[in-house]
Amino acid sequence: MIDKRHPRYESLKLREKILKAYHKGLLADAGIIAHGRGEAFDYLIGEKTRKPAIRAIKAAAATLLLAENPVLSVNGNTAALVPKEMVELSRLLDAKIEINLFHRTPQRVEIIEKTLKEAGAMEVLGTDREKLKYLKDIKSKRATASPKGIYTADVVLVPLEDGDRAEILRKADKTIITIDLNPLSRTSRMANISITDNIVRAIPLLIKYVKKFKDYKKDELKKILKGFDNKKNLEDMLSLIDTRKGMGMLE
Ligand code: PTJ
Repeated sequence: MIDKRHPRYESLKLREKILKAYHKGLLADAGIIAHGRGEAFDYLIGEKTRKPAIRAIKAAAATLLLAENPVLSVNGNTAALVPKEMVELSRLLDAKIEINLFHRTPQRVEIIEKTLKEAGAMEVLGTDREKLKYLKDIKSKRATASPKGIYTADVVLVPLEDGDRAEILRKADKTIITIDLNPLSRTSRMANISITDNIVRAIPLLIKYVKKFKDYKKDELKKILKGFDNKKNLEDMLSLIDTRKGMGMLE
């Protein structure tokens, strides 16, 4: 039992969740390491959703609402931390949920599908029962793409990715939204919209803005997007970390 007064209470609760998911077989071994990297960046941004992240979340909400075939890609860490929230988001957007794993095994696909269904998902794409397609130029098991999902999607949300898929999906003319605490990662740099925030804070906020913008006209949604510049937004995030360091807040 973690004491609620512990200064790192939220962070320790997340560790507990990650370890539980690991013991259930949902998480890849590397998922624990990836979580640790995320923790380090979360520490640097002060474990709060910062202004650039809010701007990216608004742009992401508008983009997803404008999409014809939006897909939410789910890996082990995402399923471990925010399964119910991903299902709620998919319902609000009428978006598909697709399992896509870097360390893909039939067992993990099965456990993640079960977790998402228990969280309320009616349909989960990307399982081994489907006749999956494979994105060329991706050498890892992450190449899988459901014909109804990522393969034909116009907008794909790819949280906590490991690199080259964002680039290849962009080359295939898809709009890519990522959630990644590391503003320097290749995925953050390659995506059209990068939300530099912890997924446990970002997805509930994304849900909030999707609800807020749901009845906006297309023109209004496009206006939200027009003012968004991903490169500048990532620079703002790095400046924020630098300022916190300058103010002695990281000591
Ligand atoms: O489930 P699989 O098999 O698809 O594997 C998933 C992992 C995450 C292991 C795989 O994609 C991987 O190795 O990813 P990387 O290269 O470690 O990148 C993950 C990124 O997510 C890193 O930049 C982390 O900083 C970031 N990250 C980790 N935890 C969080 C996070 N970003 C937002 N919220 C988090 N909670």
